[in-house]
Amino acid sequence: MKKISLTGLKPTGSLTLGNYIGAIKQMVEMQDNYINYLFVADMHAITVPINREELHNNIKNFLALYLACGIDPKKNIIYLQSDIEYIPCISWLLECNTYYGELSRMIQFKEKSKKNANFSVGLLTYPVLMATDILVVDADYVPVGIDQKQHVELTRNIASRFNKKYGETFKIPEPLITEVGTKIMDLVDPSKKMSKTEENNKGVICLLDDLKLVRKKIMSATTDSDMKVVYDQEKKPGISNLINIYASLTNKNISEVEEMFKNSNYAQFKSAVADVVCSFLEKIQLRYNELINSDEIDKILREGALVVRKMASDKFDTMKLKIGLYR
Ligand code: LTN
Repeated sequence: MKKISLTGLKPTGSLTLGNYIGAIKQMVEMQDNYINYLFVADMHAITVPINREELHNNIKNFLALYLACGIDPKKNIIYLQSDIEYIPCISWLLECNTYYGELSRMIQFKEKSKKNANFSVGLLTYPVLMATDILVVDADYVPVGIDQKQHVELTRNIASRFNKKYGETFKIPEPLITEVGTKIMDLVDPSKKMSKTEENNKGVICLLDDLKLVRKKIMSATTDSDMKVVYDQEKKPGISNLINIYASLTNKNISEVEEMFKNSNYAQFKSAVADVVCSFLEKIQLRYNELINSDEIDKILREGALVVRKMASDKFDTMKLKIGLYR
């Protein structure tokens, strides 16, 4: 019996080459191993102010890009969170079984609420909405970055508490820490991660960037004065990052790449990296354009919503019955 895995995408910023190499590539490779649920967490995107156009466009953009990168709609149940009207209902029932203290201790909440004194209550209760996402589909595994691990642990606590209080209702999920993909760094400042919400985007390659611009960004990536294409994370973070990019997109290992470029200067190496990145992006963008101009995404989301709405509605009914919310 295949286990159930759930992935949530928050539709903010623009998807980058770092997102592909660090996460999407693995998802594509793993899609036969699980029953996969994949959803756009649009209701999570509004905990902090977000522009309406950005939010709306990103919902479709993100999905089209995931599909263009190789996510197969036959192997994933794909849906939009806000299409499932029972999710906020369930979330309320769970909120009433979650302590204020638990939520105020969440690291992400503490960090984000520090940045703006006027934060919304949604920023505080958001981990309960995330718990709902997970518990509704009976996920066994939740692949997340290390920053989301605490939220999955909270989900486990909320679920066990509910089970204890009202009887067996939820499956207890496990976080699957996905630091297996190579972490791609910013091209200008290779000490920080390539971020999809970075303002100065000279160091960031977005999957939908114009290819000429991509080449320019790679050719002007920060390197060092040593002149050798050798991997050294500490002393040569810029070159090591470019080696990682090249290795990931060509499925080679680090030493093979070093060997290939042992007689090349930085300009030649960068040019080869740009070739590989541009030919990869060209393929993705071609498929993206087909998808975005068709009604395929709408169809996929409609079908996904039918499946998950039924699961959520059943879960909501079960919970109401156990809690005593019925005539
Ligand atoms: N919180 C996640 C997005 C997210 C999610 C989820 C991930 C919302 N609900 C459920 C996994 C399972 C984020 O900020 N990336």
